Amino acid sequence: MQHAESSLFLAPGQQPLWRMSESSIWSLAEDGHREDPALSIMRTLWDQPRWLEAYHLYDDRGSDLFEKICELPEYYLTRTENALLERDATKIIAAAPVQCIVELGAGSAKKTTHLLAEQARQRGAGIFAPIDVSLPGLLASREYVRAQLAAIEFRGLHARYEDGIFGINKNLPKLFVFIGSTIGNFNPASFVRFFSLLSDAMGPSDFLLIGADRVKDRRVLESAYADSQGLTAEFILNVFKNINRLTGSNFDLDKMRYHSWYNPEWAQIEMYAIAATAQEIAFPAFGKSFHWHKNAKILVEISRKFDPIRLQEQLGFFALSPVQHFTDANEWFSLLLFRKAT
Ligand code: AVJ
Repeated sequence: MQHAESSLFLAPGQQPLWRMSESSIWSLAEDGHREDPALSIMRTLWDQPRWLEAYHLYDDRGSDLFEKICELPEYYLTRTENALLERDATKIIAAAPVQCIVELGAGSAKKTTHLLAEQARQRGAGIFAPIDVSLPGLLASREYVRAQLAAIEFRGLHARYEDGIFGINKNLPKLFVFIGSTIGNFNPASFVRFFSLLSDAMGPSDFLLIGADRVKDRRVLESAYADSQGLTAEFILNVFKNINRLTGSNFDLDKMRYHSWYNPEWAQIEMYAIAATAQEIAFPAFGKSFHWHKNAKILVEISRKFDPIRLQEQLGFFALSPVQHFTDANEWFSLLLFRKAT
């Protein structure tokens, strides 16, 4: 039974690659398909400027801190997007006649429940397939769906979304949900790679919903990433505890500080760790070290801000056609619905 269900859900050629590691949660059968996080860290820390892939921020502690950031008065993003989803879920689901809702980088998927409830109401059935590298979020959303949304079948993928996207059967009509301003984390190269890959994975009946934070007054933007409680600083610097764990390095949080600013030319918030004193950072597992000069910066995360019309036009070059655009009264945040152009 379980096997028959999964064979309709997973893409035919992909089935040998995945195994059910938890009830209704699949992961890659071989770790060999996954990138080594320690190597990813070395590759970008030796770049100029030194920088880090955003996914290293989301260890258990980081995911926890991010959940707290979402509640901050200065961090308008989560509550603005949630209000849009609540207000417009009916229209979004009506415009996207699908059987499966795939959420990329879902976390605990709280905001997505508005879409799932509408799917249940309008169609009486559906599959929810969240893809996430963090297991606790998948478990939480599985419990929620089982308890509250009887009409929805849960099929989690414990994977990076690049891997998860290709795991799912292309013939199943799907709505890909990429919300939470996660799109803001992409640098130009990863933006192009991600949307080429996603568009290739999309079938002719598939839709895509993107939640993007918008360009606005820089004071509003900057205070969202420099909160008075210091939670954002804690979240950003926590990545170095994770890096110490993954590589055996000796980053010392007492010898660095957090700094962020809005770069208007690149339309992005840049979040840095800055060396408070000169220090030697060693990576014993790799037999390497570097000198971290006083006041030298490591770019830990970027958060890009968008002009929604420009984004719609750009995604047209990835065979994605705009369907609908939803925004709030302040025009601070946009939900953009696309379909695969045929
Ligand atoms: C999870 C990428 C949407 O960019 O707003 C929040 C991450 N970093 N505060 C964002 C974040 C610091 C967040 N995203």
